[in-house]
Amino acid sequence: MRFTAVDLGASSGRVMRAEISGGRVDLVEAHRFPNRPVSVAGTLHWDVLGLYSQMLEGLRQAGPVESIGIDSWAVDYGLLDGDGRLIGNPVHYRDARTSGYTERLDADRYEVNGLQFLPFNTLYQLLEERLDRAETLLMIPDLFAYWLTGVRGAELTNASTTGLFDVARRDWARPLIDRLGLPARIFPEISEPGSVVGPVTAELGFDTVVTRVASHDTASAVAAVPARTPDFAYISCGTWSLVGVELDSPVLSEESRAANFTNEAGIDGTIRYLRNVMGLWILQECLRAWGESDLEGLLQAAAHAKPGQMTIDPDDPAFLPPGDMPSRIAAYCERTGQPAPADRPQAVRCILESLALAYQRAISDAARLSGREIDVVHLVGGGARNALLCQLTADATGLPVVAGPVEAAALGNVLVQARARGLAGDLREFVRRSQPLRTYHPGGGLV
Ligand code: ADP
Ligand code: LRH
Repeated sequence: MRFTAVDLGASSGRVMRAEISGGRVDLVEAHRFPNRPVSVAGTLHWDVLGLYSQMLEGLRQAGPVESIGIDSWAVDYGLLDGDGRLIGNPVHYRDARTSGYTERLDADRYEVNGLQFLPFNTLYQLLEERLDRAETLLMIPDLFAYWLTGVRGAELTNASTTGLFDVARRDWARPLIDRLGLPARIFPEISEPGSVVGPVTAELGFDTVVTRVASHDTASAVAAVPARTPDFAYISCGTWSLVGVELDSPVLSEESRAANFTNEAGIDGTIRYLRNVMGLWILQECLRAWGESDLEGLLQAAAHAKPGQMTIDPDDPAFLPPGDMPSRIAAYCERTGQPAPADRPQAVRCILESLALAYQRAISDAARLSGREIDVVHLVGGGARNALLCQLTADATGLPVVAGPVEAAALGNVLVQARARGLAGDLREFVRRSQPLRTYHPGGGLV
């Protein structure tokens, strides 16, 4: 069976072709393209049309497949008018329009949506919109699925990141939507991952269908975590680091709200109980500011830099918007009475050590608040290529860290499509059989 996964990450988009046979899933990258936000008249936008045309190019290169699935980042959306036309260009969640939302969610809201406070959650973005002409809200992957098929709808896992979703009932939180004064008409019916959206419109020239996968990239990535038992924590480690555990039901306690833990819907009735850690974004932005493209060389130098010199809180709001990250790190260090990093390797080491500490905090909080015992950490996504980060994480958590797969979201995407076409068995077993994994032990050191 052959499938295509479109996986749009905040750092790059990729179209992956997968072959599933003999109990294995083999992925080939058909096309990869940068995902660069565009600032227009003071507002930061996604280049959705550019992404769409790159996606079509990738689908052509991937060749004939049984089905296509699309996943991407959460929380952002496009608004359509009554004729199905996009009203304006979708805004990027890192735009400053929601930076004024600094309050924690009301307790009664958390009881319903189970969502951690993030200033860019869809609900805050919508409060900044004029919605009079809007007839339909489509989350980004649902928007692309609509452009491919002409069919509008909402997919469960991404809907659960809006803050307007009832996590216990797994449907839109209609009373909350009404209470916030948002128009109920714009929220389309929610479908489960695995349902067919429809055939790709004939004029596009692809003789295939689009299947709704776990369209939130983190949901797809967690579906492909190669865990053997339930006692695992995961770090979905790309631009963001999503750190937590997988549960059967949400944790909606006041303590959980205060610890800023989120309950996002996953496949098969699961809950991703996690905290957003700012992630490799800080490193990406440093590279951009430095004009540096040799990440691997820099990581090697950072591995030899003196440990434990300075620590930042990666979740400090100063690190959220795009910009001059090296200066912001220096300013943070000054503010907290620490020396600023003296050079690039030291700055990189500081970022990675700080991330590892934030992972340790999130994992121990997730275990405590959910009552889960954790005996292994699975680190998936592009960060699995970063041996120093993996080793620092094993050291900080005192747990073995199993790194890989790198393309977890694409794997989760295609496995859900394959299951919708009759593939039987434990999806995670397919990943374990097919993907190279590396284990880092606490105190193990880097070879
Ligand atoms: P996203 O899906 O958010 O775009 P990815 O999962 O693709 O993110 O991960 C991107 C991150 O992976 C980069 O920010 C970078 O830090 C890391 N990465 C990519 N390639 C390498 C590499 N060769 N060595 C170390 N880290 C890497
Ligand atoms: C990761 C991710 C994450 C969201 C953020 C907006 O790509 O989807 O799960 O919180 O982007």
